[in-house]
Amino acid sequence: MTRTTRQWQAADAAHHLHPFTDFKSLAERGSRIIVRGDNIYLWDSEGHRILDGMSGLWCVNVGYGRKELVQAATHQLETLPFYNSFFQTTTQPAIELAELLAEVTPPQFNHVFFSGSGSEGNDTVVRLVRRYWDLMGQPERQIIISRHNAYHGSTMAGASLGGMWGMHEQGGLPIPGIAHIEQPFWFDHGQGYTRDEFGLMAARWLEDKIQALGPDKVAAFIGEPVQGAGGVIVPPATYWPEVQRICDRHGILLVSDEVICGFGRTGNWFGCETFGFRPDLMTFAKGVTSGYIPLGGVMVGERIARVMIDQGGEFQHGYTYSGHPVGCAVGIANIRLLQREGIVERVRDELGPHLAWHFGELADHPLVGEVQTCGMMGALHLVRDKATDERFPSRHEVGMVCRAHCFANGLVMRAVGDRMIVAPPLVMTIDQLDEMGALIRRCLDLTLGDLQGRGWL
Ligand code: PXG
Repeated sequence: MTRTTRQWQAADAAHHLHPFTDFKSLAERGSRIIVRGDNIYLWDSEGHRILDGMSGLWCVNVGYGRKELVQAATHQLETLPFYNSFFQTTTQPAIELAELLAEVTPPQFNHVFFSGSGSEGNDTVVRLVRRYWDLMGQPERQIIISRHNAYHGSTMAGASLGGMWGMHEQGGLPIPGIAHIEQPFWFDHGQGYTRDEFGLMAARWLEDKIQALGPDKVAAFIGEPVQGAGGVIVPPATYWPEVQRICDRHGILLVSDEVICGFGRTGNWFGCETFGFRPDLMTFAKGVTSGYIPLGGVMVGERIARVMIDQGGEFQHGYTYSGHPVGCAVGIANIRLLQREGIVERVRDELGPHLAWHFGELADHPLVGEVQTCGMMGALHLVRDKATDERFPSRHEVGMVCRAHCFANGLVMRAVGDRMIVAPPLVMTIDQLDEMGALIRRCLDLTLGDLQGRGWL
């Protein structure tokens, strides 16, 4: 390395606008520069080793430094770095990945439309859903219902589908024809009910919304099986089956955004399998290549594919990088790796239950009000008073205090408000999970002492 950390930070501040960042305050503080990754660990430019409890950004599921993925990319770059899938051409990796995706996804999926990211995938969802209803002779079915605190990306359509009000405020969103209902977040909205009762209640908010809008105006419902960016909100077991029944009753399309949940994160190949529902469309990205290279797409179920193929004519939509051969080559290698090493089954049978055990132990910590896990993702909700679940005032930014202790102690853990979340690589050993559990407890203890010192408890 030819530059010091300070020099890298100065160049970064001078020229680089980071996503979801207050540019001025970051420039004052300086970015952390990550220089290397191996297995589940990262190293920064100061030489600190950090356990990556977030798999990069919910994506490096097979860990860093997997030679198979590097070789697949290198081979494809040397053979054919790019060709498009427009104008009646395509490439071998795009065909082979499409075939493989049809194999690993639920049986209703035999076709894929590729994009470059999850956000683009959800733009494609909006186009597909509306095109489908046009072709069905019901063009008045325009509205897509989503949920508060959902995350579906950052493009105009993705951010509109998402339920992050801060994003809507910047740029006049949502676009027309998007509606939102409350999220199935028991800890905030369901206390006083059992989780199962609350799951049914939350699903029936969808029924209420459909009735309010008019069932013949509603095109689709979209949701993440488990809300990721919203704070690892795991819905009650009763929620998704009831959502499925409601969509079926009104003929409404069901869309599962699997950008985070897909490819093993929840202990099955896809989150819809873990929660027992049968989507018509499924958005994916991130874990399809374990984040080694950008790739996304939408699985298109038979119900929609048949209409689009048999009666659709030209679908006027697509991206330069739809089916990018290098992305697809890495996707193939990544899925083969997941299959060969039985990674999804290991999450279901071994790693997920062990993470759940660790989080169960952490539930007795004085700062922890609620604990939730699903497969290899988990959340700890920090509260001021454990007995009453009283929250901290938001101005204290307790999550950020905890996150700073995590970083200082060599652990990446994300804070969503006062909810601390992890989504570690799916290839951890039990020892590494124990190491992470011990680190989390230490950081919670340090946070507790810190908050006492500030007089916030
Ligand atoms: N859908 C879901 C469910 C996501 O989690 C996207 C769509 C958009 O994917 P792209 O590839 O366009 O980013 C995502 C992305 C966070 C965080 O803070 C989460 C995401 C992205 C950035 C930050 O947890 N998820």
